[in-house]
Amino acid sequence: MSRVVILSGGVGGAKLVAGFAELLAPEELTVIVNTGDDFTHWGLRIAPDLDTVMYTLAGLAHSEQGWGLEGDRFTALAMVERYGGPSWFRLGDRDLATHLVRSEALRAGATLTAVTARLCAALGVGQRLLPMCDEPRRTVFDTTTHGALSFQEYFVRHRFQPVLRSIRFEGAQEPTEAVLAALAEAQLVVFAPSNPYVSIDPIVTLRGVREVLERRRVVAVSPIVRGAALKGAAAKMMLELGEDPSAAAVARRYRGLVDLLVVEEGDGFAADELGVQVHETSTIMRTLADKRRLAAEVLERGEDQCG
Ligand code: FO1
Repeated sequence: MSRVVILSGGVGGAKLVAGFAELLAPEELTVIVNTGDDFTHWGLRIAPDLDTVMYTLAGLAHSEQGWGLEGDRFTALAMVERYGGPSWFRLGDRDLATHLVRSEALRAGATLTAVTARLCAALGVGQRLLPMCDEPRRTVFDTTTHGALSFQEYFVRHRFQPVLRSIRFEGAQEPTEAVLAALAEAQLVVFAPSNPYVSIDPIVTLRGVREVLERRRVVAVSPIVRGAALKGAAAKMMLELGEDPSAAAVARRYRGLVDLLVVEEGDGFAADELGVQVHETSTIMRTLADKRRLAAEVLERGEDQCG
């Protein structure tokens, strides 16, 4: 039974996960991680959001970037580049070991859930990290200038500049049994301040997830601060998909799923017609103390109404 189950994707999500890891015993925290960003590159299965959360909880994550390993070197990347191979996606030498071991385990028949547990155990990560699916479920961006792009081609190779027509998910529709069980048993479910379209939606649109969440206490943290995404492409995506990049728009997207939305001071809005409560606080997480404080506020607000 996990006290808190947090849905996370991207760098912003991992920050709040770090905050909860400061507050809770490892066995009290489960992270359900988006795998829509995953792709095969250099013949290896890359799972960026799983690695970002795992490295963060292991204390190994690159402190500024949030992704990749602190102090990693890129000698393999330089050699790939010398051979004329693709170097737009920067894979560090030690990061490569994760992709090699994961890819070999998957080829040998392990599930992504099992190999994630193995990697976490090896790095001393006590929290449970659950990929949303064991089979691939790709996020695909339909753009006006480059046609259909995978997440990493859109986000990294083209620096999320192509104009979006639509976003869709291809592949698996089923969450893992472990994901459904974790959600069903959670005392509190948290949507981390991740991109609603490409980190949270891939998880909540899986078969059966919405139904389970409707019976849970769910608190979300808005990733949009004063109309601009702190990290990544959320505000640009929202504009191109016809939504105003605001906390109210995030509340509309989460309608019926979320009981409380935690927003940045000053981003509050009249929420009664949306059936969601709004709590204003400082949501910008620069230091570990910021992350811990925000997690504590979410926990307190979450358990308040537990009743
Ligand atoms: N993001 C970038 O903007 N540039 C990169 O070269 C890059 C490499 C990379 C390598 C491994 C990894 O786990 C993540 C990496 N990311 C990179 C971040 C990645 O695009 C993630 O998908 C984002 O953090 C959003 O989830």
